[in-house]
Amino acid sequence: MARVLRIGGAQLGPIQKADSRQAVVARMLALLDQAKEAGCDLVVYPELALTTFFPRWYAEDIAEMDDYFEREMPNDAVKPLFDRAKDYGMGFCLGYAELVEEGGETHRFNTCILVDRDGKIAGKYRKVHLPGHADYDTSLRWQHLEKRYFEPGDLGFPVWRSMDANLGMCICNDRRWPETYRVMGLQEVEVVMLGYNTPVENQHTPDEAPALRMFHNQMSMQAGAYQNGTWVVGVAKCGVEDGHDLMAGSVIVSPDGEIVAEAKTREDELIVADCDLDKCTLNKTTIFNFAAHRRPEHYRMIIERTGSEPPAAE
Ligand code: CDT
Repeated sequence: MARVLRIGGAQLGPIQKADSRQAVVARMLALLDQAKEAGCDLVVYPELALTTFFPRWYAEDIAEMDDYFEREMPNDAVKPLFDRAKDYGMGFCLGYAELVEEGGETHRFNTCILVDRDGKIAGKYRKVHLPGHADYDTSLRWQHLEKRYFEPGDLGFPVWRSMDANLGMCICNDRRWPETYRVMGLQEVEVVMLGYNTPVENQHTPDEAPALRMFHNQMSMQAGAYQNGTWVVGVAKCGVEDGHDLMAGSVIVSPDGEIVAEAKTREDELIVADCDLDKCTLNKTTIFNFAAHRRPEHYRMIIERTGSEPPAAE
């Protein structure tokens, strides 16, 4: 019998600084209702889905940004989402800024969780590849201070057996790194869920066309899907957020690397695809049969070296 998960990608339009979590959750519930109507088993929401993308602003004292963080999950604002998804028997993946106090220390992560059909948190992932910078950069027209407000994730790239599938998560910039998918591929991941907040403009090369930016976005996910024989669900927060334009283009990518569903708008929008998990088998057992074809003895440099170095001079 085919193993099919009907997955919804719940793209969100912009969330302004002034928007309350309750207002955002109301929008997320509306998308959840659409997903129920469409018969979805699982819904994926974007990165930092509950607030504006606050790392675009600088605060001398990082604690000034703590209002953007969640200290418990679910909290009062998010509980309606947990409750309704459980009523519907649907799982979901949610990105948010996480603040934890441990051993008298405060830690902040860019996090997403997998909530199963019973409303239980089945998995947690903390963003590993944090883009941007830690200090105010006067050369930039806007800041990207993820390295200031978040620590790199400390949980690796786990894959969970949940909802009768092998499910993995990553967040935004992680999608551009082949290592992200390969570590999950080695755990036989069948669906990689991710959300993103990506500026339409690359301020380091303003000549880069938005179409090229979108190509890089989708190519990364398509390559990750194909090379690891997995579905990839990539969901944007998009549109003009507090004056900053974020790309849309949410997609569901098959294990062949083909886009099977794609958002048409730059607003709240649900995309849906039937993800046949058995479609992962062909790549996993033939061209990307890791056990048969990988040569890890030649890959040592990948874990021993971080930055690139040229070959020694003759
Ligand atoms: N949120 C996030 O990771 N965005 C990055 C763009 C960073 S530009 C400094 C991305 O890879 O889409």
